Amino acid sequence: MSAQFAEVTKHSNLHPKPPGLVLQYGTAGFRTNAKVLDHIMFRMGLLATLRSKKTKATIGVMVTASHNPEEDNGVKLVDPMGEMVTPTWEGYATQLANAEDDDLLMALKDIIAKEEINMSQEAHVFVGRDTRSSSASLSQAVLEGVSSLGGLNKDYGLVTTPQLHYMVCCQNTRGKYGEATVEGYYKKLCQAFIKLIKNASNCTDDQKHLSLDGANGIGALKVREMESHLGKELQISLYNDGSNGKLNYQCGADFVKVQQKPPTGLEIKPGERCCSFDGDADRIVYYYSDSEGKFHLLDGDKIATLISTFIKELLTQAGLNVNMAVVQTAYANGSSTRYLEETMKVTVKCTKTGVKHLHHVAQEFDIGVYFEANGHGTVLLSKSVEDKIQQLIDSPNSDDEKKRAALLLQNTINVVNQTVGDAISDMLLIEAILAIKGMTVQQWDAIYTDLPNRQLKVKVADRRVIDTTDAERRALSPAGLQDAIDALVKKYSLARSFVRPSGTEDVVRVYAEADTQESADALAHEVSLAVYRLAGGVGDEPKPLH
Ligand code: NG1
Ligand code: ZN
Repeated sequence: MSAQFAEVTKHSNLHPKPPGLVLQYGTAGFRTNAKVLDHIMFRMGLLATLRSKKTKATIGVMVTASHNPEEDNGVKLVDPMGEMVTPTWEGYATQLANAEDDDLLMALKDIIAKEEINMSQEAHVFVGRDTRSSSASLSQAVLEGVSSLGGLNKDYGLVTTPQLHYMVCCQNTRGKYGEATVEGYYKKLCQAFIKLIKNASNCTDDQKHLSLDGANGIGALKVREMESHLGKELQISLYNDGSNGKLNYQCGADFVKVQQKPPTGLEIKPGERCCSFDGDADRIVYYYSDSEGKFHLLDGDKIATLISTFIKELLTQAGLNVNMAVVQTAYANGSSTRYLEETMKVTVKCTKTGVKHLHHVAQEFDIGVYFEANGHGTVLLSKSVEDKIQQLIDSPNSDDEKKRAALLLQNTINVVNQTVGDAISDMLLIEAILAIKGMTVQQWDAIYTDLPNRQLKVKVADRRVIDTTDAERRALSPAGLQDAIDALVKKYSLARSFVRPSGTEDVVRVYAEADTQESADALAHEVSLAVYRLAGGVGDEPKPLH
């Protein structure tokens, strides 16, 4: 034991912590400028090893800062079934990250004691990274952390975030979920996609074509790798493939969603279906421009609607009565919630921002379709639903319609990465649904009309002064802020607005929607001013958008 700790100290000296630096394990792990993350990476290697010993399972560590700029980086831990690490361990991550060098062993021993970890237990850690220039050396620091505590590593190198989650789940289910290799991932998803697409009659080459903005990130590389598994069933024109553009710079899902405009570097032809991944390929949004050149965005809410409608229709055809819900956050467009509840008659749940919250609520249902408006989401299906579907397929009594629906449901399950939102998997599912339903992107867009909306950021001295409740839809502090928001919202029709501290950036986020874009923009600006004045704004006062 003491020899093990001597190793940790020896290696830790090579990854010193800048004295006084304090970082939090936020919505998606640690995320900040790559220059100050080396010690964090080493320590997350240590923590993943402890987590593996504790759970007696393989743990994942992903080095990425997703949609953040190239200069940033980040790290998050993946629990045994491919889900985000539990909140108690997020707390340990923060403790370990912030211990000064001399206190590191004490912090480590404290976790070992609290969790009663058997240090002679074997540990296995899977490590992956995105394409950032800092990721190679930072993931090396993770690997060193793991081996200095005697853990065994598998370095997957360049993978998308969802691919790493998938590998961890495959490993811990001993192959039941699939083979824990990137090749196995492509095979499982693409075979299911090809089986689905066979149900699309008369699909023209035009309909098989998709323009994809890879955000100059890992998603682009991985789509290239996957293409040969797709045959001619999906023809992807890849833009922003990382060959010369900068990661996430004026491109990618976050840029397109927040700016509500097409990425640079992608040639957008009227009526043509386009999509964008984010920097680690766990988000996707779709869009097109109409004949008048107007840009139309199909975000996570539209995706959730398309997928849940498709699944609901199949369940009806299969005669299966299961309990299904769509899980959203406060950022979901009000029109989507109304359409899902009133027209589709599905249960809609609202949770706090951050996929781990959505994932947990979705797990409470037989089928949970969860999506953040920004395009991060997936579908979770319970074992009992999978069994019922299998029974229908096997039963000699099922009629042809039931069997067809059951087979479609089964292939839908296989194309989905249930461990976490996955841009590649979501893209394949969406493409299959559109083809099977013979639906154009315009028809999909017309299912409901989004309320115009606007997202803004406000810089404040300390964003923790904002405390929220009701799935972040209302502010409890600072005093007077919620009253101010309520009064502003009243001035506009069909309006809604809320503010919350970001978990990944040092800003307060403001969201507003209303009947017109002008009103949404004006409301977002007025609410930003209220935040600036009541929550300790710094720098210049927010300026109107127009
Ligand atoms: P923060 O920075 O906490 O708003 C953002 C996204 C989340 C989630 C995380 C993790 C918005 C408004 N927020 O979180 O939904 O995706 O990043 O990547 O899109
Ligand atoms: Zn991401």
